[in-house]
Amino acid sequence: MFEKILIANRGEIALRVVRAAREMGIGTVAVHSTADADAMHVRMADESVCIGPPASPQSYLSVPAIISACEITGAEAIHPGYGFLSENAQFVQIVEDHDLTFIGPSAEHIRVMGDKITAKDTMKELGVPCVPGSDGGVPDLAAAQRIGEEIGYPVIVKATAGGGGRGMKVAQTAKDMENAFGTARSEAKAAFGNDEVYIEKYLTTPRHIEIQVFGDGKGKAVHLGERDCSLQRRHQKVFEEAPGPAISAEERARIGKVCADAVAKINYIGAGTIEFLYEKGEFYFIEMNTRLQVEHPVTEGIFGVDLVREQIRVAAGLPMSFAQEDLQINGHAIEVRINAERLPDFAPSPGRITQYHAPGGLGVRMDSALYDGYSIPPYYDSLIGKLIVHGRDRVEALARLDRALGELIVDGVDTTVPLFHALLQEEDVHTGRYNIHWLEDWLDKQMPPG
Ligand code: MV4
Repeated sequence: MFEKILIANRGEIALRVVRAAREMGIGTVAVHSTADADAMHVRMADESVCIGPPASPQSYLSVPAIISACEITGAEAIHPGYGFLSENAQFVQIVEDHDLTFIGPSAEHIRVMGDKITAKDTMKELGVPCVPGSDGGVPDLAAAQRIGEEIGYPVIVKATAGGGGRGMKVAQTAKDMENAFGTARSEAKAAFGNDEVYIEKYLTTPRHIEIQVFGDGKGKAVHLGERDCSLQRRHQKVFEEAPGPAISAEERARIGKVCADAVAKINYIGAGTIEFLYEKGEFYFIEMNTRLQVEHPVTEGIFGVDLVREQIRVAAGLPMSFAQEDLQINGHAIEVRINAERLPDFAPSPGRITQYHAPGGLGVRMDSALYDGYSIPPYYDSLIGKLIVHGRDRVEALARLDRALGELIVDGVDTTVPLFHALLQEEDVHTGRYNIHWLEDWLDKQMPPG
């Protein structure tokens, strides 16, 4: 096992990794920008290294700074958290070239899944059900129109280099294709420097269901069920839960096995998430994320496992500490993302926290790097905490969420907490009857745009 690891991240996820490492008896090195000298992840780690100025490209994304921090401190491995360098294949290659261990998948798996066409080809080949669509990239408008006729409108044009909702255009009818194809291409070129696009049947009212997988890199893999992350705004998740209220035990076992077998076959190592759209009882693969996700705690809650601990174990060459048959779902978990944002427009609200009190009690977990007097810097993501509740069932989890939100105090900045109080008044939230459009439709009704 490693004696010391470096955490190439900040905020709550850096703290999350420090906590797992400490329980394993592993030393921790935090890195931070000058804007984060007083951050909690720096205080909680055993050692810290300042890696640059506030702007991420010169600090949290600076590969030379992070590699140097390992060399200075003698850290043997790097946990990337999520975001920043977590899905950067080139970074992984450089880490390995310096005889350091990347706590995550191989550069090759990151590369394959980062390109949405090779990801889909790979998954299709492995028997994972995909959205019907073009066979790879679509070279020109004539080909796009041919595919549109073939699969039937509506269709969606997506950037091969995209993901997470960037560079997508829907064509409702054949008439829309010229514009959708052209716009998707030029936006892809501008955003990713790659104008390749592909086409899929557009699913109108799906849920976002993602399967958590975990591999040992030696041909063994398990699944840890699904998370329903349909409640999103502008491709930012705000409320996530496990198990999914629309998914039966039989469906979970079936799609879970397909996913676990797929990643076992490619010798995938560590945590991964296979994203699906789910409509009318069918799963359609869209993307795979080769990292630990923000919402991993809901899965930890219902399975009672520590996914970061497992990531570190397999990166060190140890076996996973559980097999598929050890994994049983217990109850229901919900996470809400507390962002420093002002409603109704979700504008960033950085500033000084004058008072902070985290909720507690049975079934309540608050993952946050906040403290009294902390100043939220304006340079980074607005996520300041994740409140995760666990109950014996969904009804209990929702009641506990309401109770815990009532205990939470975050003064000095605006937060998304009022949104969750409002959502808990909604019948559709209590019945679990929602899809990927529900939240934006609801927000429009609360405060009509314009
Ligand atoms: C789709 C889709 C409908 N049909 N693909 C958005 C983010 C990216 N990961 C995939 N996305 C979508 N792909 C087909 N064939 C609708 C979306 C989509 C969406 C997906 C998940 C969660 C929220 C969403 C909001 C709008 C659109």
